[in-house]
Amino acid sequence: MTTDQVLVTAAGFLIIVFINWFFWHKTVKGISAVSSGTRQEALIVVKGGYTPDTIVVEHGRPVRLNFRREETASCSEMVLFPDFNRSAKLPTGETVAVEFLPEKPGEYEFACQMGMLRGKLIVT
Ligand SMILES: [Cu+2]
Repeated sequence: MTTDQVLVTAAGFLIIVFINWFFWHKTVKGISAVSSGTRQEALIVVKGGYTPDTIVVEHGRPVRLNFRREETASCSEMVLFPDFNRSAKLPTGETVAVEFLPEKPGEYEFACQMGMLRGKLIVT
């Protein structure tokens, strides 16, 4: 290989590494819940999915997730948190709060009643 070929190969490799890193971080990070007093809060828009679909909270502090459903598709009319024994009906256009206390760090899923829409709660 000539020096040029080596450089081009190395540059291509670095770009791939960067792209993987970028998207990996983007998907893993999610958004952090905002503290309000002792509580951690986040707003999640429900429309063809959960936006954001990954929420990062700290363990040992109460969490309030405010779901706002902006569609009428029956698929998303409920949200379930099986690990926390919580579920809520989400009437279109209303903001519904789901509250619980995450005691242990880990990753917990939430989903619609059919499991088609999915989101993740990361407890640190
Ligand atoms: Cu569904």
